[in-house]
Amino acid sequence: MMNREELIAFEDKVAALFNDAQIRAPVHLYSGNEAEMIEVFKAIQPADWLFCSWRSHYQCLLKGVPQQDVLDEIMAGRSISLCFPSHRIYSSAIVGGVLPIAVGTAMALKRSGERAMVHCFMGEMTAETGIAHESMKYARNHSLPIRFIVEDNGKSVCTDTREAWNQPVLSFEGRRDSQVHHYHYSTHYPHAGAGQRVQF
Ligand SMILES: Cc1ncc(C[n+]2csc(CCOP(=O)(O)OP(=O)(O)O)c2C)c(N)n1
Repeated sequence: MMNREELIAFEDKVAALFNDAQIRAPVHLYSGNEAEMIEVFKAIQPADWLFCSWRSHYQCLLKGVPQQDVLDEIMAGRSISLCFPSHRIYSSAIVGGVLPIAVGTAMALKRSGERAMVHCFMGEMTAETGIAHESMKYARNHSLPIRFIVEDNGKSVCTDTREAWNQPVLSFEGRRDSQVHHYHYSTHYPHAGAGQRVQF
């Protein structure tokens, strides 16, 4: 599994390529959550399914997609919705878009008896939406083999999530919950891009 330094170096490389106008499509970078991600991945097996958002470089790398394959997709403009079916990774840039698909996959796993799990990643604003609450309720009540991971950087693009909902403690924050894992991180990258305005 890639370590913290290798993950950071990968995102820094993508940032440099983006700022150099070599990637002609949006990129959403991670930083500051490497230790949390490595911890989360200790429970993830090769047969498990991952569902991600627009921000998914670390998940692809930690699931074992070769670095060059991830970079090739990013260079081809597909960072925003990275999919590697042979690695059981599916992403969508639609807020909440993957959640019902993740729940359906978990239901299929349960029905087939296959011993695999679904791990569904989302930001904290996504976790406050109706579709997230419904997906979690359905998964919980039907005991589906799925875990939701809420990655809280405090922001929805530029909006403060807690201010938006007038809710100092978010819905899944600070709970002991086997089905929903919530963690905080603070990133030094903006929501999208790598800090420089890029013009083609
Ligand atoms: C249906 C839909 N509405 C709006 C957007 C625009 N949008 C992209 S990311 C985002 C914020 C999501 O914030 P959060 O869930 O906290 O994730 P983060 O990017 O911070 O990881 C929004 C509103 C979108 N992609 N899809």
